[in-house]
Amino acid sequence: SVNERTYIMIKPDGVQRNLIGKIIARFEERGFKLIALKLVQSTEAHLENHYADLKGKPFFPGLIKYMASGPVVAMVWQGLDAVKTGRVMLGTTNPLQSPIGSIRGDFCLAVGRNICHGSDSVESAEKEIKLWFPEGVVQYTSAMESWIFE
Ligand code: DAT
Ligand code: MG
Repeated sequence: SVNERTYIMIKPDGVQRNLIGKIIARFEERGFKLIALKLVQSTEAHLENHYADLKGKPFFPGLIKYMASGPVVAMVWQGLDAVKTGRVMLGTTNPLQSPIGSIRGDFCLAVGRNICHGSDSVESAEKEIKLWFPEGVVQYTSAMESWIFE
């Protein structure tokens, strides 16, 4: 839908590599609306909740350590088919298979350092938005709206 929301997070490697501005620019330029944003040092417990579906995978402990190793940028972006489109903009989980032009395909190489997270379904987006923004998101009118949507 036109007001769909997705949770996008720049991981610690994306922050350390100074890619925050470039990643945000891609969502802005595509026409998505930013409705929540913060820089946070997360805890392992919080990240285990975020990645609960992956508990038991061999890479899970390393994933949690990496994600807690520095601050992340937590964001909510809203717009037409935001979840699916966000995933296309991210590329595949393994950056080596990600198309050139996608965030992972342009900026990284290793699956364990793939710089950015995006929700994989509307249901997980809702869960992740509640988890990272219990205080809620921001409502405002974007001056661009009538130039981006009919
Ligand atoms: P995605 O981030 O594309 O949604 P996922 O939800 O399956 O992928 O996994 C979450 C993260 O876990 C992923 O971004 C990187 C890490 N990961 C996934 N599969 C991995 C693997 N085989 N080896 C190492 N890390 C992996
Ligand atoms: Mg995932």
